[in-house]
Amino acid sequence: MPAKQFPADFLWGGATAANQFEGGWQSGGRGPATSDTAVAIDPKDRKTALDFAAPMSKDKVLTALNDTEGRYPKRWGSDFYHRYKEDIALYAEMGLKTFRLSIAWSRIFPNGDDDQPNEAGLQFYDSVFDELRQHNIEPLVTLSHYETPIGIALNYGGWQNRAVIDLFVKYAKTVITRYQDKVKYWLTFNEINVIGVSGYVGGALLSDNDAYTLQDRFQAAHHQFVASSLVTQFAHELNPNLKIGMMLARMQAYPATPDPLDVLQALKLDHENLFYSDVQVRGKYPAYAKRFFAENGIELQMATTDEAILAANPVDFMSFSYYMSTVARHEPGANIEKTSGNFVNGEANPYLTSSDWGWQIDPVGLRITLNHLYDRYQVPLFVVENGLGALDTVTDDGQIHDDYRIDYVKQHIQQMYEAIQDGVELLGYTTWGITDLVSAGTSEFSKRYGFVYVDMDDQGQGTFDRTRKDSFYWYQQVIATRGESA
Ligand code: P53
Repeated sequence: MPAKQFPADFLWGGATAANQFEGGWQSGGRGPATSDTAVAIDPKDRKTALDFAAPMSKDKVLTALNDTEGRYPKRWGSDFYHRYKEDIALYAEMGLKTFRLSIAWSRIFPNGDDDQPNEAGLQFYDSVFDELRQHNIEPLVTLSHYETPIGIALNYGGWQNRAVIDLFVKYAKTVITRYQDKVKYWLTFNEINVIGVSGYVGGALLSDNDAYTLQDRFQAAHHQFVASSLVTQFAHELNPNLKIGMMLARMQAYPATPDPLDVLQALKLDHENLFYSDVQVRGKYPAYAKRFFAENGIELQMATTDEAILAANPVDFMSFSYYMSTVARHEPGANIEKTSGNFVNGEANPYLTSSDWGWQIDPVGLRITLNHLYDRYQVPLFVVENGLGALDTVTDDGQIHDDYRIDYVKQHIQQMYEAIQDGVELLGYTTWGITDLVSAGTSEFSKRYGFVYVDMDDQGQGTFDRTRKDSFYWYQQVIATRGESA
């Protein structure tokens, strides 16, 4: 038997995002971001994984922004802003080939529409990328990860407003030009499907009546599609070495039974999810979307050149997050068990177990989804988020024995290996929250994903000191053996 090794150039890595990890919200000229207004949600008040994406009015945004009493953990994150050297040294020690991070737009354009970029902000990322390069770690950079300068929400109303395309493109051009020799892989919008359909925090959609219409959501998504294509076009013209990807929160849907109506329901859920990658990878709106728009009274406002821009500038690769799968049933039955944490608050799959947060663990689903996506698109794929959010305990001697996390990641790595044998072109794998960080969904700190522990709690108390967990040494071994030891 040949060794079960991953390709030599496979990009093993870890992922983070500025809004949950970077902190330093008032340092170096950074402007306020939408994520700074995300208040911590108590476990007892938790409803779905998407509470944080509830719409907000201008008043609520301003009240939250000026609130110095409440807990807004995304303002400090894990303080990567002050600890990036130490963090990157730990990544080098683990043997990471790549590190995913995002740029905080409001660190570059503090109000979103400033004439000139903030040089101190640009220098911060220069230092981070230089530090990574020195350790031979390839940066993977998300341009927009669940945050937007607050000025774009307050003064423009968010992404429903077509004017935001130009503001984003200006920001993207600034950073891509500046870092083109330091960063090769770029993602335009994190989980564009979540941003497009629900996100104040994500996409800075502002709503006066605390609600969005489908029209608003899809109009905002359309503007993000166009912005993403314009950025892709710019990057390719600037430097042919640059690779631009789209990023989807992938939800693999299984029919609850072989009833054709359940199978059809699964297909519909798949369309809802893959609508975004269909547009960004294939460069055009799929036919099923046109039917959906017509039946729901959605009329997208498009400029005459939009469709040509999308068609001429599809992405180079597709990246996605993968945490769980979902069950599709055409008629919700009375006695169906629900899983609270599920993205769509859906039905529990009796063949799977769940995390402490109710996310259903499905490693084989990752192989299925990799095959499914590759069959559909035939472009390189990149798993840029996967991992287990869990409560960790520090033992008396200061260690963290997170065998549950090792087990989760191990099983997913084994299924990626199988998918590669199936013929899937897979660029790499970055585990979510490689260093503990603030939860996107609930702003808790105790929902930990890391291989590196951060001394911080849900009350905002802690030193931010870093400690290697058991998973740190395990992942180090996995990378050193090119996956064979997983
Ligand atoms: P948290 C829901 C379902 C799947 C992925 O999420 C999601 C979400 C949003 O909560 O988001 C991604 O921190 C996102 C990351 C986020 C991560 O999943 O709620 O891209 O920013 O932290 C995990 O446990």
